[in-house]
This record gives sequence, structure tokens and C-alpha cells, in this order.
Amino acid sequence: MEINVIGLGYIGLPTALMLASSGHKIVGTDFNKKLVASLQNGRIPFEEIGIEELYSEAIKKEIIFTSEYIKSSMYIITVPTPYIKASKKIDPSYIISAVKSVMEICDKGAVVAIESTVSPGTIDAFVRPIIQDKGFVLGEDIHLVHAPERILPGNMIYELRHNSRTIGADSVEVGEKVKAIYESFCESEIVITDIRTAEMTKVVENTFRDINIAFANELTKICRSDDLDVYEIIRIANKHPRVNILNPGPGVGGHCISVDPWFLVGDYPGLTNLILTARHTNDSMPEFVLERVNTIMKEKGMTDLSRVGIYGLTYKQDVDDVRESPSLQLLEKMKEHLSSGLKVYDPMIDTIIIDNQYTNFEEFLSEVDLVIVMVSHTHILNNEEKLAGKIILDTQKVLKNSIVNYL
Ligand code: SAJ
Repeated sequence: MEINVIGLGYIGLPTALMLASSGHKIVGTDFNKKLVASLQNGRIPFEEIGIEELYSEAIKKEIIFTSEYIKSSMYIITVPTPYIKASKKIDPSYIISAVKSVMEICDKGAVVAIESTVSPGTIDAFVRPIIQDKGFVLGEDIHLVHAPERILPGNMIYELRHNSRTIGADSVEVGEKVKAIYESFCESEIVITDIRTAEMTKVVENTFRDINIAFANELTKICRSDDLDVYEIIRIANKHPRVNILNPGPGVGGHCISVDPWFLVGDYPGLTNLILTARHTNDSMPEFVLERVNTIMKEKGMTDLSRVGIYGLTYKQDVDDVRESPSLQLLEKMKEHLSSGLKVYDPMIDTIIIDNQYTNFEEFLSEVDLVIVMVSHTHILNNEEKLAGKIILDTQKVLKNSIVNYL
């Protein structure tokens, strides 16, 4: 089938490559001309296990990269859906603009599948009217689908093949037709439901994890206040067959778990107390890390903040994505307190994106006495011995042999 994938970011690019490798004729569209040029030249803009191989497979088949929208039988929209900071509601502008552009070129009979995560009701409120205003009859001329992705950054290619998926459609026939396309690479169950249920389910999944992590983080604060070992408590509690508490940490970043719950808060004010509190709890963790640093510095008689280093800038281990990362949140908090000077190093980031950042690990280490391990990159696990002699705050309990402080 001929498919135009719109938005070649973290989700759109692997999806386009996967569809092309599975024999579909793919046009990958992105308004970022620089990105399109690098994809045409075989340069992938981010690291992901297996993506180079998938790219090589895809270009042997039929795939082109362009900034144009191209007439196709199906359009898959994978553009960003940020939230508006003040209202906590979704900012649907990228989706609106993509759907409008599709409507300019598409023929009757086309399927428009929104893969981007959206808050419940977004498709009814913003997408359907665009299609109807163009004179198309929904369900006859244009078939709308919501097919939210579930893949984990760092393991995307594997998860595209092996995760179960949801397809929300206005009719079972259309759901089945789209399911057959995703089945060309997805080996797991594909559930067909209606569009509003698919929208809600996706946001609920990430909100569930946010709340669970917030619980672990709240336990960390409780245990710190009462001199208990939170890790031991979680380890033992999780032996209960129906308990599964996630890991505490320095905060929650990334463009999914730290964003999606806000959609619910924005849309259902007054009904989302637990969700809102969880968000606040996770957002408070970078500040909690700073409190711990303050205590540890006092204990060790340290006064010079410029001798403190942050290890890890990305939002989680072994990815090069810094969006909403706890380290960036922590540095922002420092600015609010009119404080600065922390040194920063991340092995996954080789360009300078922030003040006092180092690109050489040894040089970074030589400049600091206290290292805050914010991210558990494989790099630090393999280089743990180089931390010898440093005061360490291990925010994720990942180091094996060092004497460290925990949250
Ligand atoms: N984190 C914790 N404790 C944990 C797990 C994670 O503090 O126990 C933190 C991480 O350090 C990170 C953040 O949460 O800062 C999110 O990391 P993640 O690995 O849990 O999730 P994401 O945001 O990379 O991707 C999620 C995925 N969700 C999971 O359920 C693991 C993925 O399945 C979704 O498709 C994706 O969001 C998305 O696109 O919505």
C-alpha cells in the first residue's frame, strides 16, 4: 500500500522505515528540510538500536524522504503534541496543520491515521471539523483512525515488532483494514476499538506509570525522613504477587510520561487530584536531589558548588534525548535560586548544549569532588572505578561497588 508518513521524528521515522521494509511504498514527509536532506543522505538524526540496519533494509525497497505531502491511499500522522504550560491542555497545532495539508491533496477513500498521542476528545474537537469543512463525509470519503504507538525509546525497533497495539476507528471494517497494514510488521495482538477509547487508553497507560513512579518517589522522601532504606522496602514489597512498585529516581522526563498526564489534568480539572499530585511529586524530585546535595556537602564540609558535577543530561539511560530531562529541570531550579556553577557531563551528548558542560569524562572528573549520578548510562556502569575517591550521590541506585549516598 502507498502510505505517506508525516513527521519523521522519534516515532515517525522508525514507523516509516518499518513499513517500507515490510513492502509498503512509503513517502516520509517532514517540514524540516535539513532533516529530510540528512535522511536522503543516509544520516539518522538520533541513536536507536537497530535503526541503521532498518534504514538499509528500507531504502532497498520503496521509500523517499521529502518536505512535500504526497497523494497516497493512507496518511500516518506522527507529529509532536506538546501541552500548553499555562492551561495544561494539548497544543494540537501540529496535528491541525498536518491534517489540513493532507486534506489539500487527498482523494476520496483515503485513510488518515493519527499516531501522535492526543488528549481524549482531540480528534472530535479538532480533526473531524477540518475534514468536514473540506466537504468530505467522514466514514465514506475519508476514514479516520487513531493508532497510538507504544514503543519505548531505546528499544523502539524491537517494540514496534513485538508490542500489542490499539486501533481506534469509526467502523470495524476500517479498523480491520488498518490492522492488516500494521500486521505487516507487528507480531503482537492488535485491538480494534473506537477512537475516543483509543485516545483515552494511550494517555491512561503513561499516567499509570507516572503515578506509580510518583508513589516510589514519595516513599523515598518518607524513608529519607525516617532513616529507612526505600530500595530494600520496595524490593521486599514487590515480592507480593500483586505489588509492582517502580523505581524511585531524580524525576521523570521524556516526552511521554511527563507530558501525557497533563492532558487529563487540563481536560478534567477537579477530577484529576491523584494525577495532578503525582505530577507535582515527580516534578519535585530534581529539587529533592538538590536538597540531598546540600546535606551531603554540609556533611563533607564542602562549600564550593563548582566542584559538584552532574553525570547525565538525557531523560533516561542510553538515549540521546534530553527533552524534559530531570537534569535540565534541576539546572533550571538552580537558576530560580540564583545559583549556578554545577559542571555537567553526558557520554551520549557530544555537542555543548549547556553551560559548564564537558565532553571528556576524565576532564570532567578532574574538575569535581562530588558527582551526582542522574542517569544510569551503560557508560557509567562500565567506568565505575573511575569514580574512586569522589563523593557520589547515586540517584538511581545503579552503582555496584562504590561507597555512595542515595536519595
Ligand atoms: N522512570 C523512573 N522510574 C521508573 C521508570 C522510569 O523514574 O521506574 C523515569 C525515567 O528515568 C524517565 C521517565 O521516567 O525519566 C520515563 O522513562 P520510561 O523509560 O519509563 O518511559 P519513556 O518516556 O521513555 O517511554 C514511555 C514508554 N513507557 C513505558 O511504559 C516504559 C513507552 O512504552 C511509550 O510508548 C512512550 O512512553 C510514549 O511514546 O508514550
